[in-house]
Amino acid sequence: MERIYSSEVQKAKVGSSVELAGWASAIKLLGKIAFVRLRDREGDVQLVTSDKKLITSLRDLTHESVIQVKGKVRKSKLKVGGNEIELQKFEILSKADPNLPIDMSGKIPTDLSKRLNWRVLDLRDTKRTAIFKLRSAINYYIREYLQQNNFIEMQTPKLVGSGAEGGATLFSLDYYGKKAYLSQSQQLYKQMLLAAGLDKVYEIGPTFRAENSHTARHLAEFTHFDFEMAFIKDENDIMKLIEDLFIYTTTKLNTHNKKELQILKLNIELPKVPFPRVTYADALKMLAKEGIKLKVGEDIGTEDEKKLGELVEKKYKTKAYFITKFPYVIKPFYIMKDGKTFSRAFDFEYNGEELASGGQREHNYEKLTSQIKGKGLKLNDFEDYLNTFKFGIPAHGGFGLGIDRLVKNLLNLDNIREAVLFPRDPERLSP
Ligand code: AMO
Repeated sequence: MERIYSSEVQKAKVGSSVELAGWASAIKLLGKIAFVRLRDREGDVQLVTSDKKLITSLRDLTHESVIQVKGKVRKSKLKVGGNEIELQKFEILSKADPNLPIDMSGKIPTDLSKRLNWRVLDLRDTKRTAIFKLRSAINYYIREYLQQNNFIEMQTPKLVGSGAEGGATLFSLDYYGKKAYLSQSQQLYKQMLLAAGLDKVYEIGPTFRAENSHTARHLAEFTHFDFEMAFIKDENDIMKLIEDLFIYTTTKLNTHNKKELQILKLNIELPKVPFPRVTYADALKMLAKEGIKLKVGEDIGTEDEKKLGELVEKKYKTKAYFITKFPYVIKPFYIMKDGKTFSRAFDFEYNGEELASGGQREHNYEKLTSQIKGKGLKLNDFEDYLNTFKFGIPAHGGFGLGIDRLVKNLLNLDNIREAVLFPRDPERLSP
């Protein structure tokens, strides 16, 4: 007999025999009758027996033990209705220590740090499972969209000889006696692949940043969805693609992942297209009206960014928008300048949080060389990258989007750590 999931019991024929396996989430022995709740990945189901022998064997069962059962589907006599299983056979496959380190019933709340210490137990909660099913679906829809639109998925090195996003957040390591770093982004490689003629590329892979940030939106290791496209007119082509991709992904989620969204009590609103484009200069003006005075060239900090999100939502009735035309001084060397002060860089914002940044790149060899020097970086560190700009490279642009931040904001989670199976931050290297 094939094992079925608990959710399938509700669709199974009353009277049919089925086999299930999972974790014993609740056990109630009432003398002549016993109830066990079996939980698996898809939900849970009630097991019932009044068989003396089976009730005796259930005395050995501890909460969270792994069990395998066979039984008959029958209509539940409880008010909630639905189907339950009348036990015929019951086996403990793996007995759990009765001293569980966290409360698994959900009655006593456990703080996030302790939950992450016991992440494997924590993930058994259906609400957590729902987050990671949705995260898996989000990755799938992004790939589906890009494959359908003729993008090539790349896998670029994670052990690198120089940083792409500034020295402050580099993790260094010993590489056969030489200094190496963990990759901060796929930036240099994705651009090089356009010089190689691959035309439209993307990667969804790990990225490392030695950020000493203790915030709800920063991690030391995150999943970076990096994207780059050649033969663009300007950065607007990239923003248009983000809009399409965002609408595609959220529409697919709302259509195919209703069950998980319901578990999390979520309804993802589709933002209207086009998403507003708010120039950096206008963003500063909007903030100034609220008494937040920033000078051109200053970064919009986390709190101000949140405030800006509220102001934009009030004005344009949307959570999704772009900040465009950033000053070059706060953007990396590879961004194309727009006049003396500004650049062709943008951020994609959702819920008052930056989900992606991107823009058009400087593809002229001489200008790029001067921009690297201008940022105080050593040309030697970028030799291979720079060389690719000597032998023909089209105008191009792209973006980098944090998958973890996307999941956090789409699913309305308080902390980015909730969106990651085993998060890494300055305090956490295990489990
Ligand atoms: P940037 O450094 O802005 O740009 O990163 C792009 C996106 O990655 C996510 N992100 C993070 N997520 C969690 N923890 C962190 N420490 C962290 N740092 C960044 C954010 C951010 O918007 N090469 C450019 C992109 C490009 O121009 O194509 C880059 O890496 O969601």
